[in-house]
Amino acid sequence: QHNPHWWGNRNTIVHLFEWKWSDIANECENFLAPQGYAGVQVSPVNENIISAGRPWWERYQPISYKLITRSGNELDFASMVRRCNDVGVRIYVDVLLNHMSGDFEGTAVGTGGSVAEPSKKSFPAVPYTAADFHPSCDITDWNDRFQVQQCELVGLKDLDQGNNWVRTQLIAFLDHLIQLGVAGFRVDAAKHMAASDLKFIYDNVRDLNTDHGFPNNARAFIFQEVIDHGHETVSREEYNQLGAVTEFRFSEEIGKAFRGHNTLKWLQSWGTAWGFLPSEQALTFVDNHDNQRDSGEVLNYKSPKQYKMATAFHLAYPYGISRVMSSFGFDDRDQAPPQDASENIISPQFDVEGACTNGWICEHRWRQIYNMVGFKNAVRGTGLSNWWDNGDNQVAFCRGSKGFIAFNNNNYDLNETLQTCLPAGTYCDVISGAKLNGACAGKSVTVDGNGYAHISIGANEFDGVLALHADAKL
Ligand code: LM2
Ligand code: CA
Repeated sequence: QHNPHWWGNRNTIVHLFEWKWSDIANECENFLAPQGYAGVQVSPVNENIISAGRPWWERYQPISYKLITRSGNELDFASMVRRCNDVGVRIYVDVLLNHMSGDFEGTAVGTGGSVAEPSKKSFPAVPYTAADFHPSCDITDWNDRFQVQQCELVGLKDLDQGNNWVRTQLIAFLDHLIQLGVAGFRVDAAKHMAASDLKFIYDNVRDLNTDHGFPNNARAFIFQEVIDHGHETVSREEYNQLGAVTEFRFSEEIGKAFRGHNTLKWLQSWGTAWGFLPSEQALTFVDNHDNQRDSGEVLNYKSPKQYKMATAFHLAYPYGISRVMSSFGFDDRDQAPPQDASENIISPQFDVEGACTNGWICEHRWRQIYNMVGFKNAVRGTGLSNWWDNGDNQVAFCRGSKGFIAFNNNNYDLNETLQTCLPAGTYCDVISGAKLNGACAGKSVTVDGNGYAHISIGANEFDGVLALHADAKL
């Protein structure tokens, strides 16, 4: 279940974190399909407990499998999936199979009105009773398999996926989503479930819905959240045969490199030589909704120049199943998504240039990022060649005869005549501008009959990248 079922030449997923279904449907039609995005990872779709202040993480505390959250109800969801599939954009759902909610003072109420008594492990809206959960215990030793898989992750009531009733509920939930046309799932906290139990569940979900354009016998794409920094007792190797796995080492290493804590020339061997999973098993990202909130090497939207460079490298280098993060702005970890006085999530608004304005960051609408999604589509199927570096933090490479990219992360200018591998002509740099009605709004680069061109990226330029591709020829 490694095939993402992308449409056409598209190959990048965007995580529209906390977006409403109706807004995602509009975004598929107005922006994602025209810009060549392949799919959307959506926030959890099933009912969650309501937590005071509405932190984003309340959605990781399920109370039932009814499709009703602050993002919308089942009708909204079904309509979104239909509209996105109609324009060739796939939907992947973040699914919580490991647990239900954590303890709650008194009776918990869900976003769909369901009630539960989490401390008694009573979730009548499913229904689940205490018999459906592992006995309570805390995870104190992250190298103890029993604790990691059968105790409670941050106190969340831990479902027993070996139990028949639980399996039946989980499979029915996934089947329901497939019936509505989704292409696959992000499996939350996969490491906290036995791989054998997950295999049983994945094996027993139905084929994708042919009414939504999927071929016969197509299996759901699965990408599993397994945080494995190496030397873990429960490792990514237990899960990568079942589906793709989130490659956290990619996120940490790319952040480190573009923060200037590793030299870019070393990126020549980027990929499995760095200890990453095989490309087709690795779900890759610069940051995700969790690690963008942690301090450390991981980059996020708050360091825009470095973030855009890392994202350009992510999308230009032929490695991994790429996911772009699209955030809302936050000052503290628990902050709620943009919402009104009645705690309804508000829709993103856009300025004349298409950037989001009202609390949503929308990295996926940054020109430097969506144009690299276009780059990745344009060079699809080509290999990497003609790596060049200055022995330090200036690097460049070609993608077949379809694309060329250069980076300058030194504090002095890059000024070089480099092989671009492109046919002779004038190309528009898609980072500093874009080709619009036959004209180039940014830097124009002239490639000679031997593929050479003069490339310049000043140390103080707004962006430290220059990218050319076949579809941006003037
Ligand atoms: C994940 N991947 O495996 C998600 O990516 C991550 O965002 C989830 O944690 C986690 N697993 C569980 O689904 C988030 C958040 C936690 C939050 C939980 C549950 O990072 O902080 O925990 O969701 O909402 C919160 C409180 C925590 C409390 C817990 C239970 O922060 O202090 O623990 O709820 O009440 C007593
Ligand atoms: Ca578990």
